[in-house]
Amino acid sequence: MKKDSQWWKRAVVYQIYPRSFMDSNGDGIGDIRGIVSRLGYLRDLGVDVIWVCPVYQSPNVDNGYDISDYRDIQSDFGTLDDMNELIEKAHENGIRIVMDMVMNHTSDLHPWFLEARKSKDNPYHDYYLWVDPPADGSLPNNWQSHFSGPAWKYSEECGQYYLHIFSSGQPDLNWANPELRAALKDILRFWLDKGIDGFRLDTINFISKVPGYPSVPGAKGLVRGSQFYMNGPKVHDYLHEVYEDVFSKYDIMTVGETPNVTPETALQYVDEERGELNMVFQFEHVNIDQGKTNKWDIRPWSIKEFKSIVSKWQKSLGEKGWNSIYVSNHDQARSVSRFGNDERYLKESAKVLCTMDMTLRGTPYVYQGEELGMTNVRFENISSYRDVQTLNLYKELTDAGVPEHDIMEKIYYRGRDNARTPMQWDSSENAGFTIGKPWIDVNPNYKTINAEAELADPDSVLNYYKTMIAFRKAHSVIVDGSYRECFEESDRVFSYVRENDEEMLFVVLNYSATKFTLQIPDDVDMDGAEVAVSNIGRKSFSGRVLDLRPYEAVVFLKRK
Ligand code: TEU
Ligand code: CA
Repeated sequence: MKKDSQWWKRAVVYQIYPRSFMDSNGDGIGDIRGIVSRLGYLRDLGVDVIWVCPVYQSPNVDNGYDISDYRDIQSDFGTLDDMNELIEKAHENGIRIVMDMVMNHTSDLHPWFLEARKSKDNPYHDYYLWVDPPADGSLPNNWQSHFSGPAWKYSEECGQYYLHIFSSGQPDLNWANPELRAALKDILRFWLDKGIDGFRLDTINFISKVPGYPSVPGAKGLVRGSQFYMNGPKVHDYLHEVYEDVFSKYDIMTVGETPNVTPETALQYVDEERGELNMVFQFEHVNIDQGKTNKWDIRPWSIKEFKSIVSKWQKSLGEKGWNSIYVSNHDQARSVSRFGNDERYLKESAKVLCTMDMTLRGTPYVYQGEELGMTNVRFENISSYRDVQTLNLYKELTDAGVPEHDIMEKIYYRGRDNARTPMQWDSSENAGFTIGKPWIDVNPNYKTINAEAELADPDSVLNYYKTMIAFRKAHSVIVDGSYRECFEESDRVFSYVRENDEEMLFVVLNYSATKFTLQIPDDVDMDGAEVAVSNIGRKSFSGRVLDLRPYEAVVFLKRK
Protein backbone atom coordinates (compact mmCIF):
# COMPACT_ATOMS: atom_id res chain seq x y z
CA MET A 1 0.00 0.00 0.00
CA LYS A 2 1.26 3.42 -0.88
CA LYS A 3 1.71 5.36 2.32
CA ASP A 4 0.32 8.83 2.66
CA SER A 5 -1.12 9.04 -0.81
CA GLN A 6 -3.36 11.87 0.43
CA TRP A 7 -6.40 10.65 -1.50
CA TRP A 8 -8.49 12.30 1.19
CA LYS A 9 -7.56 15.74 -0.13
CA ARG A 10 -9.50 14.99 -3.31
CA ALA A 11 -12.39 13.18 -1.63
CA VAL A 12 -15.94 14.25 -0.88
CA VAL A 13 -17.17 12.75 2.39
CA TYR A 14 -20.77 11.92 3.22
CA GLN A 15 -21.72 11.61 6.89
CA ILE A 16 -24.25 8.97 7.89
CA TYR A 17 -26.15 8.99 11.19
CA PRO A 18 -27.15 5.31 11.02
CA ARG A 19 -30.10 5.52 13.42
CA SER A 20 -31.82 7.96 11.06
CA PHE A 21 -30.58 6.90 7.62
CA MET A 22 -32.48 3.80 6.49
CA ASP A 23 -34.33 1.08 8.40
CA SER A 24 -34.18 -2.32 6.72
CA ASN A 25 -36.30 -4.41 9.10
CA GLY A 26 -39.20 -2.25 10.21
CA ASP A 27 -38.19 -1.77 13.84
CA GLY A 28 -38.08 1.99 13.27
CA ILE A 29 -34.31 2.25 13.74
CA GLY A 30 -31.95 2.81 10.87
CA ASP A 31 -29.36 0.06 10.53
CA ILE A 32 -26.33 -1.22 8.65
CA ARG A 33 -28.31 -3.23 6.10
CA GLY A 34 -30.23 -0.04 5.45
CA ILE A 35 -26.98 1.70 4.58
CA VAL A 36 -26.00 -1.17 2.29
CA SER A 37 -29.34 -0.82 0.48
CA ARG A 38 -28.59 2.84 -0.28
CA LEU A 39 -25.03 2.52 -1.51
CA GLY A 40 -26.24 2.99 -5.09
CA TYR A 41 -27.76 6.34 -4.12
CA LEU A 42 -24.47 7.42 -2.58
CA ARG A 43 -22.43 6.22 -5.54
CA ASP A 44 -24.69 8.12 -7.94
CA LEU A 45 -24.36 11.22 -5.79
CA GLY A 46 -20.63 10.95 -6.40
CA VAL A 47 -19.29 10.76 -2.85
CA ASP A 48 -15.97 9.00 -2.28
CA VAL A 49 -16.12 8.31 1.43
CA ILE A 50 -18.82 7.60 3.99
CA TRP A 51 -18.25 8.49 7.62
CA VAL A 52 -20.51 6.29 9.71
CA CYS A 53 -21.40 7.58 13.19
CA PRO A 54 -20.86 5.02 16.00
CA VAL A 55 -22.43 1.60 15.47
CA TYR A 56 -20.65 -0.22 18.31
CA GLN A 57 -22.36 -1.91 21.22
CA SER A 58 -23.88 0.82 23.33
CA PRO A 59 -26.68 1.42 25.85
CA ASN A 60 -27.48 4.52 23.74
CA VAL A 61 -27.55 7.15 26.42
CA ASP A 62 -25.98 9.35 23.74
CA ASN A 63 -26.96 7.38 20.62
CA GLY A 64 -23.80 5.30 20.37
CA TYR A 65 -21.30 7.89 21.60
CA ASP A 66 -21.28 5.83 24.80
CA ILE A 67 -19.55 2.61 23.78
CA SER A 68 -19.80 -0.54 25.89
CA ASP A 69 -17.98 -2.86 23.47
CA TYR A 70 -15.64 -1.45 20.82
CA ARG A 71 -15.36 -4.73 18.98
CA ASP A 72 -19.01 -5.48 18.46
CA ILE A 73 -21.99 -3.93 16.70
CA GLN A 74 -25.09 -2.95 18.64
CA SER A 75 -27.99 -5.22 17.85
CA ASP A 76 -30.23 -2.29 16.79
CA PHE A 77 -27.81 -1.76 13.92
CA GLY A 78 -27.08 -5.39 13.00
CA THR A 79 -24.11 -7.69 13.39
CA LEU A 80 -20.40 -7.78 12.73
CA ASP A 81 -21.20 -9.72 9.57
CA ASP A 82 -23.42 -6.88 8.40
CA MET A 83 -20.56 -4.47 9.06
CA ASN A 84 -18.13 -6.62 7.11
CA GLU A 85 -20.62 -6.67 4.28
CA LEU A 86 -20.97 -2.89 4.38
CA ILE A 87 -17.21 -2.48 4.15
CA GLU A 88 -17.01 -4.89 1.22
CA LYS A 89 -20.01 -3.51 -0.68
CA ALA A 90 -18.96 0.08 -0.12
CA HIS A 91 -15.58 -0.74 -1.63
CA GLU A 92 -17.26 -2.51 -4.56
CA ASN A 93 -19.12 0.73 -5.19
CA GLY A 94 -15.91 2.73 -5.08
CA ILE A 95 -16.74 4.21 -1.69
CA ARG A 96 -14.31 4.22 1.22
CA ILE A 97 -15.52 3.92 4.76
CA VAL A 98 -14.50 5.91 7.81
CA MET A 99 -15.68 4.87 11.26
CA ASP A 100 -16.46 7.19 14.13
CA MET A 101 -14.26 6.32 17.10
CA VAL A 102 -15.02 7.58 20.59
CA MET A 103 -11.96 7.35 22.80
CA ASN A 104 -12.27 10.25 25.19
CA HIS A 105 -14.84 8.28 27.17
CA THR A 106 -16.67 4.96 27.23
CA SER A 107 -20.11 3.98 28.42
CA ASP A 108 -20.50 3.51 32.18
CA LEU A 109 -21.55 -0.01 31.23
CA HIS A 110 -18.25 -0.80 29.52
CA PRO A 111 -16.62 -3.75 31.34
CA TRP A 112 -13.61 -1.51 32.09
CA PHE A 113 -15.79 0.92 34.00
CA LEU A 114 -17.82 -1.78 35.73
CA GLU A 115 -14.49 -3.05 37.08
CA ALA A 116 -12.98 0.39 37.66
CA ARG A 117 -15.71 1.58 39.98
CA LYS A 118 -15.52 -1.51 42.21
CA SER A 119 -12.61 -0.24 44.30
CA LYS A 120 -9.60 2.04 44.28
CA ASP A 121 -7.24 -0.87 43.87
CA ASN A 122 -9.05 -2.59 41.04
CA PRO A 123 -6.64 -2.97 38.08
CA TYR A 124 -9.05 -0.97 35.85
CA HIS A 125 -9.60 1.84 38.35
CA ASP A 126 -6.86 3.91 36.78
CA TYR A 127 -8.45 3.64 33.31
CA TYR A 128 -10.74 6.50 34.39
CA LEU A 129 -10.39 9.82 36.22
CA TRP A 130 -11.24 9.76 39.92
CA VAL A 131 -11.12 12.28 42.74
CA ASP A 132 -11.70 11.84 46.48
CA PRO A 133 -14.71 13.76 47.78
CA PRO A 134 -13.60 17.15 49.15
CA ALA A 135 -13.84 17.31 52.95
CA ASP A 136 -16.37 20.16 52.87
CA GLY A 137 -18.85 18.05 50.92
CA SER A 138 -18.55 20.14 47.76
CA LEU A 139 -17.98 18.87 44.23
CA PRO A 140 -14.37 18.31 43.08
CA ASN A 141 -14.55 21.52 41.00
CA ASN A 142 -16.98 23.84 39.18
CA TRP A 143 -16.93 22.21 35.75
CA GLN A 144 -20.25 21.82 34.01
CA SER A 145 -21.02 18.81 31.85
CA HIS A 146 -21.75 19.59 28.19
CA PHE A 147 -25.03 17.84 28.85
CA SER A 148 -26.02 19.98 31.89
CA GLY A 149 -25.27 19.55 35.59
CA PRO A 150 -21.87 18.88 37.17
CA ALA A 151 -19.14 17.00 35.27
CA TRP A 152 -18.60 14.74 38.31
CA LYS A 153 -20.57 11.84 39.66
CA TYR A 154 -20.05 10.13 42.97
CA SER A 155 -19.68 6.38 42.93
CA GLU A 156 -20.84 4.72 46.16
CA GLU A 157 -18.88 1.58 45.34
CA CYS A 158 -15.38 3.03 45.48
CA GLY A 159 -16.20 6.21 47.37
CA GLN A 160 -14.84 8.62 44.74
CA TYR A 161 -16.10 10.99 42.09
CA TYR A 162 -15.47 10.24 38.42
CA LEU A 163 -15.19 12.82 35.68
CA HIS A 164 -17.71 12.88 32.83
CA ILE A 165 -17.46 15.83 30.45
CA PHE A 166 -20.59 14.54 28.72
CA SER A 167 -23.42 12.56 30.37
CA SER A 168 -22.82 10.61 33.56
CA GLY A 169 -23.14 7.52 31.35
CA GLN A 170 -19.93 8.63 29.56
CA PRO A 171 -17.01 8.50 32.04
CA ASP A 172 -13.78 10.08 30.72
CA LEU A 173 -10.82 7.78 30.13
CA ASN A 174 -7.39 8.31 31.66
CA TRP A 175 -5.02 8.61 28.70
CA ALA A 176 -2.12 9.12 31.11
CA ASN A 177 -2.27 5.37 31.71
CA PRO A 178 -0.06 3.58 29.12
CA GLU A 179 -2.03 0.34 29.48
CA LEU A 180 -5.20 2.16 28.53
CA ARG A 181 -3.48 3.69 25.53
CA ALA A 182 -2.27 0.26 24.43
CA ALA A 183 -5.80 -1.12 24.72
CA LEU A 184 -7.18 1.74 22.61
CA LYS A 185 -4.53 1.26 19.94
CA ASP A 186 -5.50 -2.42 19.70
CA ILE A 187 -9.08 -1.40 19.07
CA LEU A 188 -8.00 0.93 16.26
CA ARG A 189 -5.99 -1.91 14.68
CA PHE A 190 -8.93 -4.29 15.03
CA TRP A 191 -11.03 -2.07 12.76
CA LEU A 192 -8.26 -1.06 10.39
CA ASP A 193 -7.45 -4.71 9.82
CA LYS A 194 -11.03 -5.20 8.69
CA GLY A 195 -10.21 -2.90 5.82
CA ILE A 196 -11.78 0.38 6.84
CA ASP A 197 -10.26 3.55 5.45
CA GLY A 198 -9.95 5.77 8.46
CA PHE A 199 -11.46 7.32 11.54
CA ARG A 200 -13.34 10.36 12.65
CA LEU A 201 -12.08 10.76 16.20
CA ASP A 202 -14.70 12.06 18.58
CA THR A 203 -13.69 14.93 20.92
CA ILE A 204 -10.09 13.90 20.43
CA ASN A 205 -8.67 17.13 21.82
CA PHE A 206 -10.30 16.42 25.20
CA ILE A 207 -8.07 13.44 26.07
CA SER A 208 -5.48 15.26 28.20
CA LYS A 209 -6.71 17.06 31.32
CA VAL A 210 -4.78 19.64 33.31
CA PRO A 211 -3.55 17.82 36.44
CA GLY A 212 -5.40 18.72 39.60
CA TYR A 213 -8.57 19.63 37.64
CA PRO A 214 -8.51 23.34 38.59
CA SER A 215 -11.81 25.15 38.97
CA VAL A 216 -12.57 27.91 36.48
CA PRO A 217 -11.57 31.02 38.44
CA GLY A 218 -14.08 33.72 39.21
CA ALA A 219 -17.08 31.75 37.96
CA LYS A 220 -20.49 31.71 39.61
CA GLY A 221 -22.00 28.23 39.71
CA LEU A 222 -21.11 25.56 37.19
CA VAL A 223 -19.33 26.53 33.96
CA ARG A 224 -17.55 24.81 31.10
CA GLY A 225 -13.95 24.16 32.12
CA SER A 226 -12.80 23.97 28.50
CA GLN A 227 -9.38 25.53 29.12
CA PHE A 228 -8.57 22.67 31.47
CA TYR A 229 -9.47 19.75 29.25
CA MET A 230 -9.41 20.89 25.63
CA ASN A 231 -6.01 20.88 23.91
CA GLY A 232 -4.50 19.79 27.23
CA PRO A 233 -0.80 19.45 28.09
CA LYS A 234 -0.19 15.94 26.71
CA VAL A 235 -2.66 15.77 23.84
CA HIS A 236 -0.01 16.03 21.13
CA ASP A 237 2.22 13.41 22.73
CA TYR A 238 -0.68 10.97 22.86
CA LEU A 239 -1.76 11.60 19.28
CA HIS A 240 1.74 11.37 17.93
CA GLU A 241 2.12 8.04 19.69
CA VAL A 242 -1.10 6.75 18.10
CA TYR A 243 0.10 8.02 14.73
CA GLU A 244 3.48 6.33 15.03
CA ASP A 245 2.14 3.05 16.35
CA VAL A 246 -1.05 2.77 14.31
CA PHE A 247 -2.17 5.40 11.77
CA SER A 248 1.13 5.67 9.94
CA LYS A 249 1.02 1.94 9.14
CA TYR A 250 -2.15 2.21 7.04
CA ASP A 251 -3.29 4.16 3.97
CA ILE A 252 -6.10 5.96 5.74
CA MET A 253 -7.60 9.32 6.56
CA THR A 254 -8.04 10.65 10.07
CA VAL A 255 -10.15 13.60 11.10
CA GLY A 256 -10.31 14.77 14.68
CA GLU A 257 -13.26 16.51 16.22
CA THR A 258 -11.65 19.46 18.00
CA PRO A 259 -13.84 22.19 19.46
CA ASN A 260 -11.95 25.30 20.66
CA VAL A 261 -9.07 25.40 18.22
CA THR A 262 -7.66 28.40 16.41
CA PRO A 263 -5.86 28.12 13.05
CA GLU A 264 -2.59 28.11 15.00
CA THR A 265 -3.55 25.37 17.46
CA ALA A 266 -5.30 23.35 14.73
CA LEU A 267 -2.10 23.29 12.73
CA GLN A 268 -0.42 21.50 15.61
CA TYR A 269 -2.78 18.59 14.97
CA VAL A 270 -2.65 18.54 11.18
CA ASP A 271 0.82 19.69 10.21
CA GLU A 272 2.11 16.72 8.15
CA GLU A 273 5.54 17.07 9.66
CA ARG A 274 4.32 16.50 13.18
CA GLY A 275 2.55 13.19 12.43
CA GLU A 276 -0.78 13.36 14.25
CA LEU A 277 -3.98 13.72 12.19
CA ASN A 278 -4.86 14.61 8.59
CA MET A 279 -7.65 17.03 9.39
CA VAL A 280 -9.67 18.44 12.23
CA PHE A 281 -13.17 19.81 12.53
CA GLN A 282 -12.92 23.34 13.88
CA PHE A 283 -16.07 24.93 15.33
CA GLU A 284 -15.60 28.65 14.94
CA HIS A 285 -18.11 29.14 12.13
CA VAL A 286 -20.76 26.83 13.62
CA ASN A 287 -20.41 28.47 17.04
CA ILE A 288 -20.89 31.92 15.50
CA ASP A 289 -24.26 32.31 17.20
CA GLN A 290 -23.00 31.18 20.59
CA GLY A 291 -22.76 33.60 23.50
CA LYS A 292 -20.23 33.53 26.32
CA THR A 293 -21.40 30.54 28.35
CA ASN A 294 -22.54 27.64 26.18
CA LYS A 295 -24.43 26.68 23.05
CA TRP A 296 -27.84 27.59 24.51
CA ASP A 297 -26.75 31.15 25.07
CA ILE A 298 -27.70 32.36 21.60
CA ARG A 299 -26.45 35.62 20.11
CA PRO A 300 -27.06 37.40 16.81
CA TRP A 301 -24.48 37.09 14.04
CA SER A 302 -23.84 38.46 10.58
CA ILE A 303 -22.82 37.14 7.18
CA LYS A 304 -19.77 39.36 7.36
CA GLU A 305 -18.58 37.59 10.51
CA PHE A 306 -19.37 34.20 8.99
CA LYS A 307 -17.32 35.02 5.88
CA SER A 308 -14.41 36.33 7.84
CA ILE A 309 -14.21 33.12 9.89
CA VAL A 310 -14.41 30.86 6.84
CA SER A 311 -11.88 33.00 5.03
CA LYS A 312 -9.47 33.07 7.94
CA TRP A 313 -9.37 29.27 7.95
CA GLN A 314 -8.99 29.15 4.17
CA LYS A 315 -5.96 31.38 4.37
CA SER A 316 -4.30 29.64 7.29
CA LEU A 317 -4.62 25.95 6.41
CA GLY A 318 -3.98 24.55 2.96
CA GLU A 319 -0.37 25.00 2.09
CA LYS A 320 0.53 23.50 5.45
CA GLY A 321 -2.11 21.28 6.99
CA TRP A 322 -5.58 20.83 5.55
CA ASN A 323 -9.12 22.02 6.24
CA SER A 324 -12.29 20.05 6.63
CA ILE A 325 -15.19 21.96 5.13
CA TYR A 326 -18.63 21.56 6.67
CA VAL A 327 -21.69 23.52 7.69
CA SER A 328 -23.67 20.77 9.32
CA ASN A 329 -23.40 17.47 11.13
CA HIS A 330 -25.40 15.39 13.61
CA ASP A 331 -24.79 17.88 16.45
CA GLN A 332 -25.77 21.03 14.57
CA ALA A 333 -29.02 22.55 13.41
CA ARG A 334 -29.69 22.06 9.68
CA SER A 335 -27.44 24.26 7.57
CA VAL A 336 -30.12 25.66 5.27
CA SER A 337 -32.23 26.75 8.25
CA ARG A 338 -29.26 28.31 9.96
CA PHE A 339 -27.05 29.85 7.32
CA GLY A 340 -29.54 29.97 4.45
CA ASN A 341 -33.23 30.77 4.19
CA ASP A 342 -35.48 27.75 4.63
CA GLU A 343 -38.65 29.59 3.66
CA ARG A 344 -38.76 31.62 0.48
CA TYR A 345 -35.28 30.69 -0.78
CA LEU A 346 -34.88 27.13 0.43
CA LYS A 347 -33.58 25.72 -2.85
CA GLU A 348 -31.47 28.69 -3.82
CA SER A 349 -29.81 29.06 -0.43
CA ALA A 350 -29.18 25.32 -0.03
CA LYS A 351 -27.38 25.56 -3.38
CA VAL A 352 -25.39 28.58 -2.24
CA LEU A 353 -24.11 26.55 0.72
CA CYS A 354 -23.36 23.62 -1.56
CA THR A 355 -21.43 25.85 -3.96
CA MET A 356 -19.35 27.17 -1.10
CA ASP A 357 -18.58 23.72 0.33
CA MET A 358 -17.61 22.35 -3.05
CA THR A 359 -15.34 25.21 -4.09
CA LEU A 360 -13.37 25.95 -0.92
CA ARG A 361 -9.93 24.55 -0.19
CA GLY A 362 -10.20 21.45 1.99
CA THR A 363 -12.17 18.22 2.14
CA PRO A 364 -15.95 18.79 2.02
CA TYR A 365 -18.32 16.86 4.28
CA VAL A 366 -22.00 16.51 3.35
CA TYR A 367 -24.32 15.51 6.19
CA GLN A 368 -27.17 13.15 5.30
CA GLY A 369 -30.20 15.05 4.02
CA GLU A 370 -28.21 18.22 3.48
CA GLU A 371 -28.09 17.27 -0.20
CA LEU A 372 -31.91 17.39 -0.20
CA GLY A 373 -32.16 20.72 1.58
CA MET A 374 -33.60 19.08 4.71
CA THR A 375 -34.56 21.68 7.31
CA ASN A 376 -34.91 22.12 11.06
CA VAL A 377 -38.02 20.76 12.73
CA ARG A 378 -40.39 22.20 15.35
CA PHE A 379 -42.04 19.42 17.32
CA GLU A 380 -44.81 20.81 19.51
CA ASN A 381 -44.10 18.72 22.55
CA ILE A 382 -40.86 17.93 24.36
CA SER A 383 -41.94 14.27 24.41
CA SER A 384 -41.11 14.08 20.67
CA TYR A 385 -37.46 14.89 21.39
CA ARG A 386 -34.84 12.19 21.95
CA ASP A 387 -31.44 13.84 22.40
CA VAL A 388 -29.97 13.56 25.91
CA GLN A 389 -28.49 17.06 25.63
CA THR A 390 -31.88 18.53 24.72
CA LEU A 391 -33.79 16.59 27.37
CA ASN A 392 -31.32 17.50 30.12
CA LEU A 393 -31.48 21.15 29.11
CA TYR A 394 -35.26 21.09 29.17
CA LYS A 395 -35.24 19.72 32.69
CA GLU A 396 -32.56 22.10 33.92
CA LEU A 397 -34.31 25.19 32.57
CA THR A 398 -37.76 24.02 33.66
CA ASP A 399 -36.43 23.52 37.18
CA ALA A 400 -34.93 27.00 37.02
CA GLY A 401 -38.36 28.44 36.17
CA VAL A 402 -37.65 29.42 32.55
CA PRO A 403 -40.94 29.62 30.60
CA GLU A 404 -41.67 26.59 28.38
CA HIS A 405 -41.93 28.74 25.27
CA ASP A 406 -38.42 30.16 25.73
CA ILE A 407 -36.94 26.72 26.24
CA MET A 408 -38.63 25.32 23.15
CA GLU A 409 -37.39 28.24 21.04
CA LYS A 410 -33.81 27.40 22.04
CA ILE A 411 -34.38 23.77 21.12
CA TYR A 412 -35.96 24.72 17.78
CA TYR A 413 -33.04 26.94 16.99
CA ARG A 414 -30.12 24.83 18.07
CA GLY A 415 -31.19 21.37 19.31
CA ARG A 416 -29.34 18.39 17.89
CA ASP A 417 -32.53 16.52 16.98
CA ASN A 418 -32.96 19.02 14.13
CA ALA A 419 -30.31 16.99 12.35
CA ARG A 420 -31.55 13.61 13.51
CA THR A 421 -35.03 13.32 12.04
CA PRO A 422 -35.20 10.43 9.55
CA MET A 423 -33.71 10.76 6.09
CA GLN A 424 -36.43 11.76 3.64
CA TRP A 425 -36.36 9.16 0.89
CA ASP A 426 -39.80 9.55 -0.66
CA SER A 427 -43.32 10.85 -0.06
CA SER A 428 -44.72 7.62 1.35
CA GLU A 429 -45.51 7.25 5.04
CA ASN A 430 -42.53 8.01 7.29
CA ALA A 431 -40.67 9.36 4.28
CA GLY A 432 -39.77 5.83 3.17
CA PHE A 433 -37.33 5.57 6.08
CA THR A 434 -39.17 2.72 7.80
CA ILE A 435 -42.29 0.62 7.47
CA GLY A 436 -42.54 0.63 11.27
CA LYS A 437 -42.74 3.45 13.79
CA PRO A 438 -39.64 5.64 13.55
CA TRP A 439 -37.62 6.12 16.76
CA ILE A 440 -37.98 9.87 16.20
CA ASP A 441 -40.73 11.50 14.13
CA VAL A 442 -40.10 12.50 10.55
CA ASN A 443 -40.05 16.15 9.59
CA PRO A 444 -43.57 16.88 8.23
CA ASN A 445 -42.08 18.54 5.14
CA TYR A 446 -41.00 15.18 3.67
CA LYS A 447 -43.83 15.23 1.12
CA THR A 448 -42.02 17.93 -0.81
CA ILE A 449 -38.42 17.53 0.35
CA ASN A 450 -37.38 13.97 -0.46
CA ALA A 451 -34.86 12.07 -2.56
CA GLU A 452 -37.31 10.46 -4.96
CA ALA A 453 -38.95 13.73 -5.95
CA GLU A 454 -35.60 15.46 -6.22
CA LEU A 455 -34.04 12.80 -8.39
CA ALA A 456 -36.85 13.41 -10.88
CA ASP A 457 -36.44 17.19 -10.82
CA PRO A 458 -33.47 18.52 -12.79
CA ASP A 459 -33.57 21.75 -10.79
CA SER A 460 -33.52 20.08 -7.36
CA VAL A 461 -31.01 20.62 -4.58
CA LEU A 462 -30.03 16.97 -4.92
CA ASN A 463 -29.20 17.25 -8.62
CA TYR A 464 -27.28 20.43 -7.91
CA TYR A 465 -25.17 18.52 -5.36
CA LYS A 466 -24.44 15.90 -8.01
CA THR A 467 -23.38 18.59 -10.43
CA MET A 468 -21.20 20.36 -7.90
CA ILE A 469 -19.52 17.18 -6.68
CA ALA A 470 -18.70 16.27 -10.27
CA PHE A 471 -17.54 19.83 -10.91
CA ARG A 472 -15.19 19.68 -7.95
CA LYS A 473 -13.64 16.49 -9.23
CA ALA A 474 -13.19 17.87 -12.71
CA HIS A 475 -11.22 20.91 -11.52
CA SER A 476 -8.07 20.25 -9.56
CA VAL A 477 -7.80 23.99 -8.89
CA ILE A 478 -10.36 23.43 -6.13
CA VAL A 479 -7.96 21.07 -4.41
CA ASP A 480 -4.61 22.66 -5.11
CA GLY A 481 -5.36 26.24 -6.12
CA SER A 482 -4.66 29.34 -4.09
CA TYR A 483 -7.43 31.21 -2.28
CA ARG A 484 -8.07 34.93 -2.33
CA GLU A 485 -11.17 36.69 -1.00
CA CYS A 486 -13.02 39.50 -2.80
CA PHE A 487 -15.55 42.01 -1.42
CA GLU A 488 -14.32 41.42 2.11
CA GLU A 489 -16.33 44.38 3.37
CA SER A 490 -19.64 43.19 1.94
CA ASP A 491 -22.23 41.93 4.40
CA ARG A 492 -24.14 40.10 1.68
CA VAL A 493 -21.80 38.52 -0.80
CA PHE A 494 -19.13 35.94 -0.13
CA SER A 495 -16.73 35.82 -3.04
CA TYR A 496 -13.32 34.39 -3.74
CA VAL A 497 -10.84 33.48 -6.44
CA ARG A 498 -9.24 30.03 -6.67
CA GLU A 499 -6.30 29.80 -8.99
CA ASN A 500 -3.57 27.46 -10.20
CA ASP A 501 -1.43 27.37 -13.36
CA GLU A 502 -4.23 25.99 -15.52
CA GLU A 503 -7.41 27.57 -14.26
CA MET A 504 -9.02 30.40 -12.38
CA LEU A 505 -12.37 30.14 -10.61
CA PHE A 506 -14.25 33.22 -9.51
CA VAL A 507 -16.96 32.29 -7.03
CA VAL A 508 -19.76 34.71 -6.14
CA LEU A 509 -22.31 33.76 -3.49
CA ASN A 510 -25.17 36.05 -2.53
CA TYR A 511 -25.98 35.20 1.07
CA SER A 512 -28.92 37.58 1.20
CA ALA A 513 -32.56 37.71 0.13
CA THR A 514 -31.98 40.94 -1.76
CA LYS A 515 -30.88 41.52 -5.32
CA PHE A 516 -28.13 43.97 -6.02
CA THR A 517 -25.48 44.98 -8.48
CA LEU A 518 -21.84 44.12 -8.12
CA GLN A 519 -18.91 45.71 -9.89
CA ILE A 520 -16.32 43.01 -10.48
CA PRO A 521 -12.94 44.19 -9.18
CA ASP A 522 -10.23 45.04 -11.70
CA ASP A 523 -7.86 42.40 -10.40
CA VAL A 524 -10.21 39.56 -11.36
CA ASP A 525 -9.31 38.56 -14.91
CA MET A 526 -12.65 37.96 -16.63
CA ASP A 527 -11.18 37.85 -20.10
CA GLY A 528 -12.52 34.62 -21.61
CA ALA A 529 -14.17 33.58 -18.36
CA GLU A 530 -17.39 31.66 -18.75
CA VAL A 531 -20.27 30.80 -16.43
CA ALA A 532 -19.42 27.29 -15.27
CA VAL A 533 -22.04 26.90 -12.55
CA SER A 534 -25.20 28.80 -11.76
CA ASN A 535 -27.97 28.02 -9.29
CA ILE A 536 -30.53 30.12 -11.15
CA GLY A 537 -29.91 29.02 -14.72
CA ARG A 538 -27.67 31.92 -15.72
CA LYS A 539 -26.11 30.92 -19.02
CA SER A 540 -23.70 33.63 -20.00
CA PHE A 541 -22.20 36.85 -18.82
CA SER A 542 -20.19 39.68 -20.26
CA GLY A 543 -18.88 42.97 -18.99
CA ARG A 544 -17.98 43.68 -15.39
CA VAL A 545 -21.31 44.48 -13.81
CA LEU A 546 -23.11 41.56 -12.26
CA ASP A 547 -26.81 41.82 -11.36
CA LEU A 548 -27.13 39.33 -8.56
CA ARG A 549 -30.46 37.75 -7.71
CA PRO A 550 -31.38 36.78 -4.11
CA TYR A 551 -29.30 33.80 -2.99
CA GLU A 552 -27.66 33.53 -6.35
CA ALA A 553 -24.51 31.42 -6.67
CA VAL A 554 -22.33 31.73 -9.73
CA VAL A 555 -18.94 30.28 -10.53
CA PHE A 556 -16.92 31.71 -13.42
CA LEU A 557 -14.19 29.59 -14.94
CA LYS A 558 -11.27 30.79 -16.97
CA ARG A 559 -8.90 28.33 -18.62
CA LYS A 560 -5.41 29.71 -19.03
O1 TEU B 1 -19.46 16.09 20.23
C1 TEU B 1 -18.65 16.85 21.07
C2 TEU B 1 -19.12 18.17 21.38
O2 TEU B 1 -18.39 18.93 21.97
C3 TEU B 1 -20.48 18.55 20.95
O3 TEU B 1 -21.44 17.62 21.34
C4 TEU B 1 -20.87 19.83 21.52
O4 TEU B 1 -20.98 19.73 22.91
C5 TEU B 1 -22.20 20.21 20.95
O5 TEU B 1 -22.14 20.14 19.58
C6 TEU B 1 -22.56 21.58 21.38
O6 TEU B 1 -21.77 22.55 20.80
C7 TEU B 1 -19.16 14.75 20.07
C8 TEU B 1 -20.20 14.05 19.23
O7 TEU B 1 -20.20 14.60 17.94
C9 TEU B 1 -21.53 14.15 19.91
O8 TEU B 1 -22.57 13.61 19.13
C10 TEU B 1 -21.41 13.43 21.22
O9 TEU B 1 -22.60 13.61 21.95
C11 TEU B 1 -20.24 13.94 22.04
O10 TEU B 1 -19.05 14.07 21.30
C12 TEU B 1 -19.92 12.95 23.14
O11 TEU B 1 -19.36 11.80 22.61
CA1 CA C 1 -33.77 -1.46 11.88
